[in-house]
Amino acid sequence: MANLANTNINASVVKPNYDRSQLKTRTVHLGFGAFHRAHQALYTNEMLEKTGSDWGICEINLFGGEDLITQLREQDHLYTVAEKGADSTVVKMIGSVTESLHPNLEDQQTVLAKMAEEQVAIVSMTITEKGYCVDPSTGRLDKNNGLIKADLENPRQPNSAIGYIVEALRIRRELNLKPFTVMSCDNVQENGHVARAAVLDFANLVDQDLAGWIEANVTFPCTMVDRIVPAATSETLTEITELVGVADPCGIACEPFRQWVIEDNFVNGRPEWDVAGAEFVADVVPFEEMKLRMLNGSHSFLAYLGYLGGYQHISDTMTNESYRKAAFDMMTKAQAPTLTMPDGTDLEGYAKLLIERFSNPSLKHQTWQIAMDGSQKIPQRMGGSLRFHLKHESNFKWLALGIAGWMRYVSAVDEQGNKIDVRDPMAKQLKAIFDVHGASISVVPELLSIEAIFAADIGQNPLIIDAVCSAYQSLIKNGARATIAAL
Ligand code: NAI
Ligand code: CS2
Repeated sequence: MANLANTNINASVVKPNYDRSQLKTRTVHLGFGAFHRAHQALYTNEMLEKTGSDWGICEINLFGGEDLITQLREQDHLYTVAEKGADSTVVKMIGSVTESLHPNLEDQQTVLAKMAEEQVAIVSMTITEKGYCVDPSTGRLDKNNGLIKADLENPRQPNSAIGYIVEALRIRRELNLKPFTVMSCDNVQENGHVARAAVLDFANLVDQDLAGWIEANVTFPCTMVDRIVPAATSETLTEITELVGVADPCGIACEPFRQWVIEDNFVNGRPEWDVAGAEFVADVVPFEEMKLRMLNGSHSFLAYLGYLGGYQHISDTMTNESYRKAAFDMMTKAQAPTLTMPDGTDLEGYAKLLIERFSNPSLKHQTWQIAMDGSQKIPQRMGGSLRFHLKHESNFKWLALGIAGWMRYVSAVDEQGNKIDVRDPMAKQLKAIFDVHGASISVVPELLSIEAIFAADIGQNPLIIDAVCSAYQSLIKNGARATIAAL
């Protein structure tokens, strides 16, 4: 069948200009999802164009995505990215992927053997917040997580990403090989520190000697990653087929904007991603916090209140002036004051740029998609800011409404009485609470007492309970659109 690798494609597609046969698998990436395709693999592609180095990537999906891996192989690991601005689109063919694996297509041992190959220097990850198997409010390994429990019983045959990393490092140590750097590219606050804590907590439970070796030899740089990459839909793929001239089932569309700030802390070498626009810095944490609170915090706010208000996409919410103003205020009044940034950082300018990015009508970013996994997202997007406002006795009404919006959303019934398909690792626990309380106001303190989501200093604070209760009541009585308009 005609595909990207064996057919002439449209001349407008920007193709890799380097010799792909010279690439070696020096990075193993866990999580060949939408984001990685349009971010890290694309940065690597552009770095290869400029440097002629040999840093290729092996793509691995530990959960799901078998079809994607099979299709990628059929087209010689080439795929396309469509960067969609409000008025024009640029399509790039990505050549940085050298190979791919899946434990369900191969087996666990093949995946581990790849991670333990001598030339592999980095294991990177986009495995979603829940992939770290940590308690979201503490960032420490959740020993009661089903995957972790099974891996602790059988650490040589892991299933979780954390279990794979620890076992691969054990093999490398046994083979006297250098370790690899573990680089998280997920939207997790202090993602490197969380990855490190999860790996060390796990290793300490299986082999303390190994844990000591990891602690002394492995680095876990923090990264701030940014590019809006909605899940591909059949419309996206049809549009990509038209732009490319042949179907690309691995193609993905995203916004033109991209940003990557990386802590320069690699134990076994790294690509020169800076030639492709990434920034290497000594401390990423302030940038991560800025992005998580201002971009992701207002994204979650718009996702819950937008979905409840009947908006399918983020760009649709931006056509409503009161949503637009509420999102800007959330960024500048609720989140920006909580940040400590290097001199010269223009947070108001950043907020304006975010509103412009959210308004891009070419990106069909579903509110439902962003609303997913709220139990993992809310703590890092809103929890720290709430703590700041309590301490400074400042106004946090936007955060209270965001949390009330999440509560109304996870009730699983929308304002018209239709069912909401709630996807969340804690969905069962949330449903059990609504089964007892229904939509009544008593559900608010009950949800705020889930310590995995709301640490006690937040969830038990009377000011927070009051503010979330009154926002929740307004959502029940007046609906999301009127509540936002009255904010
Ligand atoms: P996706 O749904 O397309 O891909 C999810 C990936 O995570 C898949 O490769 C899947 O195999 C893997 N995965 C899921 N659960 C896992 C688990 N328990 N253990 C190991 N792997 C697991 O999602 P997408 O868009 O690629 O996003 C992934 C993550 O990337 C996000 O959660 C976020 O942290 C980060 N990110 C996403 C952005 C976006 O706009 N899509 C932008 C910035 C960061
Ligand atoms: C979004 C992010 O799905 C979500 O939770 O908030 O994926 C967001 O699109 C990215 O972080 C943008 O960089």
